[in-house]
Formats: sequence, C-alpha cells, structure tokens
Amino acid sequence: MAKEDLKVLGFWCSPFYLRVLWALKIKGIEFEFVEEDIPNKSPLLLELNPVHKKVPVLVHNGKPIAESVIILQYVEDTWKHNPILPSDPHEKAMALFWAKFADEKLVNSIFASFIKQGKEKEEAVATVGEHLKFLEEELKNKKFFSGDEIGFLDLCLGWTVSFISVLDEINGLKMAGEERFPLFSAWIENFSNSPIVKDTLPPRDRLLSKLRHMEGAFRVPPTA
Ligand SMILES: N[C@@H](CCC(=O)N[C@@H](CS)C(=O)NCC(=O)O)C(=O)O
Repeated sequence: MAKEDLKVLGFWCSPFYLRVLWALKIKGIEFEFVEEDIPNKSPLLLELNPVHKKVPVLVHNGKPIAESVIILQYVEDTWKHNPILPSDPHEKAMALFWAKFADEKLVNSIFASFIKQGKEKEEAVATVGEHLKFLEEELKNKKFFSGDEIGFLDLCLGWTVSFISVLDEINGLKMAGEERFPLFSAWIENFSNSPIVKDTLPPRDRLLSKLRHMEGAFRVPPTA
C-alpha cells in the first residue's frame, strides 16, 4: 500500500466514516485513523470541521475535507486507479443522484423507524420499504449497484448491511426481507462478504449495544 500523509477523523460505527474507509481500501491507500469521542468532540475536530462539527474529516497533506460524499469524490480525483465512479457522465450523474437519495431519504426513514413509536414507527417502516423498492429496481441484473464491482453508490449504502439487521433486532421487524427485496438482500450478502468490507464491518454485538443505548436516548414518544 502507498504511504501518504493522510488522516481520517472518524468513529468506529459511523456510516459516513465507513464509506471513506472502504474507498481508501479500494484505492489501497493507507491512512491514520483518529477516533473521535462524538459526545466530547476534540478541539482538532472543531478546528478542522467548524461548520458541521461532524466526522468524517479527511486530512490530506494538512488540508481538511469534510462531508463523506465530497470526501469520496476527492479520493476519486486524487487517486485515479481502481475507479469508484463511472467515467460516463450520465452513469456518474446517476450514481450521485442515488447517493443523494440515500442520504436525504433513506437515512431519514431508517432513523425515523428507529426513534419513533407506535403509528409513527409503522409509517416510518413503510417509508423505508418504499425507499428500498427504488433501490431494488436499481439492482436489476447487477451484483452491486455499480455493476460487477463495488463503486460509489455501494459505498454510500454500505452502512445499511450492518444497521438494518441490528435495527430489525431492536424493533422486532424485517425491513429488508428476502421475499420482498431479493436483490437488495443478495446485495447485502455480496457487499458484506466482499474482501474490502468483510473484516471492517462494525462488530454486531457492539453495534447492537450502541444502538440500543442510542434508541433510549433518541426515542420520540408518539404524538397524541
Ligand atoms: N453529512 C455528513 C454526516 C456526518 C455525520 O452525521 N456524522 C456523525 C457521526 S455518524 C457525527 O459526527 N455526528 C456528530 C454530531 O451530530 O454532532 C457526512 O456525510 O459526512
């Protein structure tokens, strides 16, 4: 692996940090992982990402870049081998479109299915299903969202392979069941077992206990 002056401020189970980790692994670029304590953000994080104060932040040759989707594009522009974005402009636009959909729609519906209660939880779970239907369509005749190899949209959605099943265990649900979403279920298997990802997924028990703890803290009582 190439040695670079590269640091990533992250958090072990952050969906957004994991994207960056996997992108750098695909490129074969080594980096120093600086783990943040999210409730007690370090002065370094506040200095490097004063606008959002969030991880991940990638620091390349002393220059910080924040926001995971922008970091992935920077990684792609800086290390051009093993591309994660298609060169065809339309395919590239589509990958960015679905990544935006994933962040603006799917993240919110999955989060709502986690923190809401009662009828609002049921509605949020139904919305997750509607969102997954779109992704199921995108997987027709493909192993990964990007085709035969893992690419940009796979990286953006990769966190779901750990989070959905852990949230299902907490909620007593099956949000991405095989009968309803056979292609998405197959993608979960393919992505989880790929050599890039396999040994880097958050440990299930640790994630379960973290999310159980967060669920209690974030829980939103049903509105009367
Ligand atoms: N849009 C951001 C989201 C990053 C994000 O939400 N990071 C969380 C950890 S998973 C964080 O740092 N949260 C701290 C906070 O909200 O104060 C990205 O894509 O990088």
